[in-house]
Amino acid sequence: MKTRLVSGNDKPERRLSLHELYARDAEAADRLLWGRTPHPVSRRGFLRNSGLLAMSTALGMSIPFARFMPAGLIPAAFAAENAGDAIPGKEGLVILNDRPLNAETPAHLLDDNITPNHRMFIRNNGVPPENINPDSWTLEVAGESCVRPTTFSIADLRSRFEEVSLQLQLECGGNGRSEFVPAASGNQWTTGAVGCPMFTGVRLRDVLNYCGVAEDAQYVGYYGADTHTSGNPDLDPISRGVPIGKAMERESIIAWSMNGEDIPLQNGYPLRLVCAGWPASVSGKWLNRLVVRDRVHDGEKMAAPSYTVPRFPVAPGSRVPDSDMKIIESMPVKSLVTFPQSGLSHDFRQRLPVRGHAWAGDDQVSAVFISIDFGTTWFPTALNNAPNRLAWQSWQSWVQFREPGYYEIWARAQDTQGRSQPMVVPGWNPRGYLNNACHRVAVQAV
Ligand SMILES: Nc1nc2c(c(=O)[nH]1)N[C@H]1C(S)=C(S)[C@@H](COP(=O)(O)O)O[C@H]1N2
Ligand SMILES: [Mo]
Repeated sequence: MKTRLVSGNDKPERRLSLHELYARDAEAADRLLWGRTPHPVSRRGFLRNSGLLAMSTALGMSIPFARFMPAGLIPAAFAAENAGDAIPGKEGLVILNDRPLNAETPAHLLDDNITPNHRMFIRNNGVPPENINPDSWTLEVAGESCVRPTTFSIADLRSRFEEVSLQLQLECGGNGRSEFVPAASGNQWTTGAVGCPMFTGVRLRDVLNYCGVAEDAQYVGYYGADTHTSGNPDLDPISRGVPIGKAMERESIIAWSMNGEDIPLQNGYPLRLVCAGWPASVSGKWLNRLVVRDRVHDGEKMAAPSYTVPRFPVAPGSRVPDSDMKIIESMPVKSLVTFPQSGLSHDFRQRLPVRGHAWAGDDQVSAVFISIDFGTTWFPTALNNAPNRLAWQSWQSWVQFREPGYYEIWARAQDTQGRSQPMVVPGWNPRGYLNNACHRVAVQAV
């Protein structure tokens, strides 16, 4: 959120983000910004004439469904439209950090059913390797629960095991972090740390079975060729993994190609692990070593607070002891509106197509709904099946506005177990993981 406001009570140098301002006291923020006061009976916020005028002026248009706007709602039109330097081969991505490199994809650039290489987000914990020669690259499979430790070249993998191509959805566990209040440290991802390219490689389980998995195997951990940002060669930037059950799934693969091309350098060239539906941190890039463990893997960023959430709900801002944190496994149900782009100006007499994708970790999405009246009325969309398990599902619909003005399109997905995306930011947690709140885009009907 780049929009920054100075609150009346603060010293001039202390600037609050919109999210912080609203989190402190939503009603005060509404009054400060729009002169809006909550309705004494319905407790829904409503805009008095002066407040409606203020918000409408800020937006540059009227708000036909203003009566349904929840108190404390920050209009989607004010969400930051970050622009910045371009990463070669990744034009249009928004850089959140340049050391290590982290960049997200604006929602409207994720409109393709299969995410193209140049639109796949980048999340690096360390410094990628340089001068890679794929012909001499090796993958070592070892660990205390590996029966026959073996080292493979990429050519070995290609010749010994069946090749599979699958469309697989990767989402960073911290996607959506920017909406948590108080702010959680880490990359302030908005919605763009997700993508669903087509990967080609071999099944992890075929490779593991070839090397022999001992009875006591519990976890498979990865190591990559990237280096720690400190330059210390003894430190790993990240070394995570998955329980043996997840590793043995048909869709867990060791990939050398993304969309029929080499994997882009920043996404793990020349070899990466892909275990979709879990935080993408389990999908090791620049993969050169796998370890079959007789315990939960203890590599870098396996332990709390990394990639863990409290076992029970905690108050925002709480300190949670590591022993009360559990490792994140399957990611929650979520969706994106990839058309229209937020901020579109549209002739209100024409129907407006609306579309996007939805995913649900290890589970499937059963329905996606959209609303144009701030979540008062929801319409089902046409939802497609996934091309294969652990790929996202595309959905499409259309909306018809009755009059000109400011609208928001909200999308809400539900999984086959009846779990829905929340309309508000879900359970605060110390590191800001798993925000699957509904995506909202602003439309100006003219
Ligand atoms: N070796 C290595 N693997 C890694 C990482 C890393 O920094 N180094 N980042 C992880 C994290 S946190 C995420 S979200 C995904 C990001 O994959 P991408 O950059 O291809 O989108 O890779 C994971 N695998
Ligand atoms: Mo991540």
